Amino acid sequence: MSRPFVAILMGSESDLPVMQGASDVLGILGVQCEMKITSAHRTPAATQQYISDAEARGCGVFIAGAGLAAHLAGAVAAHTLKPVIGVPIDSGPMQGMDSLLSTVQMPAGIPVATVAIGKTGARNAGYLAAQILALQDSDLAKRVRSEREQKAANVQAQDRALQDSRK
Ligand code: RP5
Repeated sequence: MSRPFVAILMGSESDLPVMQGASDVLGILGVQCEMKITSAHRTPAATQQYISDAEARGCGVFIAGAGLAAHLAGAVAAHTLKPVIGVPIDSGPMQGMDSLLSTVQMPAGIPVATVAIGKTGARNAGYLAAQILALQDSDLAKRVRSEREQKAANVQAQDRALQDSRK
């Protein structure tokens, strides 16, 4: 059987520069993903259809990013039992606080794992999706661990450079 993939949904093409971060991280970690522009408000029927289709094709985790009255992640969660990660996007005058509250304040029983607003959140959505899939994939777990170790080594190298510059 092929490995599960991650579906990355966004409400508008204007969300793509932020949501690209999730795809980039999954690429680094060797996790297959696909991206889809579909809106909870503008194309609700197509969104529902895409979720069923993605599940049938082996989607293991959904990531959904939207701005303003951001209901996309919640709408996805309403239609699937797969884990859903929500990315609030800072596309309006409230700098994403509107999207954060719209995404995170889900009623009990329909959870959305909500990450930070904007680009950092999108990247963390990628990491979190990979960690979820790594529960059933020991090779992926090794890649996630190795990427963290690399990040730790980078911080230590930065500190060594700082200490050297102050001698
Ligand atoms: C939301 O409205 C989208 O997710 C986007 O963040 C925001 C603005 O969309 P556009 O007007 O740029 O298409 O639904």
